[in-house]
Amino acid sequence: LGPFKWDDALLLENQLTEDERMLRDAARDFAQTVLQPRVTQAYREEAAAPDLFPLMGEAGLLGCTIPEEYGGLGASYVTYGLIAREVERVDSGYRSMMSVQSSLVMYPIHAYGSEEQKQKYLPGLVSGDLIGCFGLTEPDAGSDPGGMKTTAKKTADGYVLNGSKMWISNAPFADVFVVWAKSEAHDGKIRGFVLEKGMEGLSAPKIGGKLSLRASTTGEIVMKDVAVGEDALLPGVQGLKGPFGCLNRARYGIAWGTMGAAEFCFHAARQYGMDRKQFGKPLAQTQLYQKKLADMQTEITLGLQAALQVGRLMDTGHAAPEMISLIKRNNCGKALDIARHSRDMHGGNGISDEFQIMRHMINLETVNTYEGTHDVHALILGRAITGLQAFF
Ligand code: TGC
Ligand code: FAD
Repeated sequence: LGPFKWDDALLLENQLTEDERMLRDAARDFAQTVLQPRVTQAYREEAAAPDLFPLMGEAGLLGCTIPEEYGGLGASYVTYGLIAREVERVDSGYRSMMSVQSSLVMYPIHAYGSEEQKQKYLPGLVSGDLIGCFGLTEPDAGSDPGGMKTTAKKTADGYVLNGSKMWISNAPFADVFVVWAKSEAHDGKIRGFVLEKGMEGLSAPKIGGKLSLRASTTGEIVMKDVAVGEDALLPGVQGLKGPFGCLNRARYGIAWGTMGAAEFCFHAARQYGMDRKQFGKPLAQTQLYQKKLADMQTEITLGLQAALQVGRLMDTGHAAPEMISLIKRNNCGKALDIARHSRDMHGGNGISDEFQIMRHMINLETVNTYEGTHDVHALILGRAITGLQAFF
């Protein structure tokens, strides 16, 4: 039998290819040298950071699964997950900026777009010279996106869009807007449109006052008679499976990312417990403290193994959406729980932003809600288990 590694209990490292390890190491280096030094201040100030996109692009973090002909790396979904884990080890908001750009903007343009749309947008989105956002959620349609009110009306040479989107990551500084609307010309079916900053009638006001995910900028998208040509329509998909196809990728990345945040909280709790003495001995030498560390290690190890297995299945075309619901729900919930315990184990220091745990904890509240809430994913799994849908 071999040795036991407390921070890699089931030897995930040995299950990765050399290429995957290399791209992961580059992402870790970028995250620790560029993102980590700025995150505390960025979070305090709720600062917009469009300048990060070209830096992320240069480091190969954007659209890594996009084929090389459009500027991407043509990397595996396992690599995409490993990158998300490294970025979210620093902050869920930075991972959010990146995963919206990759899974929710580049993926639909690549999977459903025309050749002209791919040529026009993908290279700039990969390099980070263009910033993208994804508008599905509306003020009255969150968990039930089929209830959206945004419409696209056919005109002689294109469409006119009206409606508003809510809680849209990157929107206030986005150049490219992938929005979903009910199209009258297609029997009211949901269609995707690519809008551009500066179009008449299009605005994206920032949503202020967020207590979570403050390093990522969130806004509305307001569309008042926005006229677009036929070339703005994503021709390759109609119906809710269009946006859900994108969400599958982003939810998968979140399952990895949240484990990065959880690892940060676990490692910090371990170190704090070794350093801090109470009652004459290290906190880490108490039974309660060790039980909490063991629970964290167990959930992180199992969560990472599950994410890796789904990644391998995605890379071979065998993943089902329900598998992604299972890992998104589990890993978000477990990461939130780990962050809350780590916060507690840091005592009073746990509430200080210097220790960073509480920032992760509050961020994970959002991550547990967006891309399908914890309970909505339970209902998706419940439907798969019973064949009975319980949404309405
Ligand atoms: P339902 O009847 O289940 O399905 C409608 C059509 O969609 C297809 N479909 C899928 N296709 C691919 N992948 C999936 N995961 C799919 N799920 C469903 C389905 O086959 C059907 O196709 P067709 O051809 O028969 O029409 O639809 P429903 O309206 O009953 O849906 C219910 C429910 C709860 C599953 C769904 O609405 C849901 O997942 N709600 C959660 C909404 C959500 O996740 N919103 C996310 C917004 S984006 C975001 O949060 C970004 S944050 C990113 C960041 O900042 O990092
Ligand atoms: P609701 O759907 O109103 O849900 C409220 C509560 O009711 C939840 O607990 C939910 O689980 C529960 N619930 C809902 N339906 C049922 C049911 N049938 N049975 C039992 N319980 C139910 N959206 C985008 O389109 N693009 C983005 O880039 C984006 N970024 C975001 C960034 C942030 C910071 C946040 C907070 C959200 C973002 N979202 C984005 C929106 C996000 O996807 C939604 O907030 C999420 O889908 C939940 O929708 P809702 O907020 O309307 O909550």
